Amino acid sequence: MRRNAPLPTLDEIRDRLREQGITALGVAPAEVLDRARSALNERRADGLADSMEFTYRDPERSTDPQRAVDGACSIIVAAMPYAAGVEPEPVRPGWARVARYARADHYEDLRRALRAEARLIRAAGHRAVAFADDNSLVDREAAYLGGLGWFGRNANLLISGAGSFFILGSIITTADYPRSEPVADGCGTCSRCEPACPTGAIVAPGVIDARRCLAWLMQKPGTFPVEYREALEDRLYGCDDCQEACPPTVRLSPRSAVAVGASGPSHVDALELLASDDETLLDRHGRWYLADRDPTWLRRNAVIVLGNTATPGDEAVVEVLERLAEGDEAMLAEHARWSLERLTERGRVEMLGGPAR
Ligand code: B12
Ligand code: SF4
Ligand code: SF4
Repeated sequence: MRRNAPLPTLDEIRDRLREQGITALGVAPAEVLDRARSALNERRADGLADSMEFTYRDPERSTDPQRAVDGACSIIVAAMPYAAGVEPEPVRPGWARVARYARADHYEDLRRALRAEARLIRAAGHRAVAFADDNSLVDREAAYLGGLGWFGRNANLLISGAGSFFILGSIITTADYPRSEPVADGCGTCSRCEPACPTGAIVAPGVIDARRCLAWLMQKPGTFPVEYREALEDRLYGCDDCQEACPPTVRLSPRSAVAVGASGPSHVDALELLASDDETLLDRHGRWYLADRDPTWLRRNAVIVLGNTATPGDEAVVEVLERLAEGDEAMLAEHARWSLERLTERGRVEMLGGPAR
């Protein structure tokens, strides 16, 4: 008869994961995430979820750990930092910004480390499956219940003593691990993130209206809402404003920098992106969420970035936008016309001595 390996203790798991850059660990009971279930259903009903699917597609599933792992007892929750400090970033005309979490494949690093631990738990005769940013589980609520941190007013989970520049993952398992206690609110009287959101998407403490959240609008297929195109500024993928305004996140994130692996570039040349074919773009950015694996949405965002940030009168930019404006892709053509108008308007303001923005 084959004997099982011993079940790894939480301390053993913690030590190994720390070597992989995972700096916070806790345990939540594998029970239904009631609060998240109500929030998903209510926000979907109120329209705050817009057309997002993800965990919203099937809240009964994404809030029930038993649906992910039959007989689950514990959720081991884990957080991995991704931001090496919060230095101000150089802004170059026509370059498009990538949010910090998306500059390297941090999710893959996190999943790989958690999967290795899940294998060891399975070797001890239990069921165990690793998840990170998966539609099967609402990660923040699990992390909160597992004592990793508190929900900020900007809806992000702030890790105690380290801020919110962290991604989250978990191992759902039938093994019984000692539970952690949830952490008390740490925002106190602060509310800095709310006015810092460029589109007013934080509609109540901890509640994001996806219809206004740039992070979602950049991922959402179709036309980018005209009323938020200027607010997009130079963003190509992801938005960090509500975290960069957060005092504990800014103050404490350099401390986590020791554990951070190599990060990728913070900006992408929008003109070069528009000159690239689908294969090249998927090769470079395919790990991002691109609806239907279609890089058109990145091109759309890059076109808006050119209107917002390129130097008015830059001939190379105008040429590319004019070509797109007359092209067969109706959606891109409309965005290119908007950007040409925006460049003209910015040029006029600049001539009158005002700021080009
Ligand atoms: C859908 C999604 C999005 C959507 C919607 C975000 C949202 N707030 O729901 C969009 C595309 C906009 C998005 C953006 C971002 N996302 Co996102 N996203 C997800 C995903 C796939 C599901 C989230 C979900 O189910 N939300 C459901 C709603 C109901 O949850 P909630 O907004 O957190 O609501 C809770 C609070 O309101 C709280 N609550 C209830 N009452 C009260 C009262 C008070 C006072 C407070 C403060 C809170 C509170 O309870 C609710 C339920 O848990 C998860 C991955 C996953 N599988 O979980 C990643 C995830 C949440 N995203 C993540 C990241 C990194 C981001 C961005 C920072 C990326 C970026 N730089 O652009 C932004 C941050 C935007 C923001 N301020 O929230 C991380 C968050 C890490 C962290 N430390 O919190 C996650 C966990 C991915 C991961 N595994 O690391 N995301
Ligand atoms: S991610 Fe950006 S747009 Fe979304 S809530 Fe935060 S600051 Fe606002
Ligand atoms: S900015 Fe202030 S209110 Fe917002 S999440 Fe950070 S600490 Fe909380």
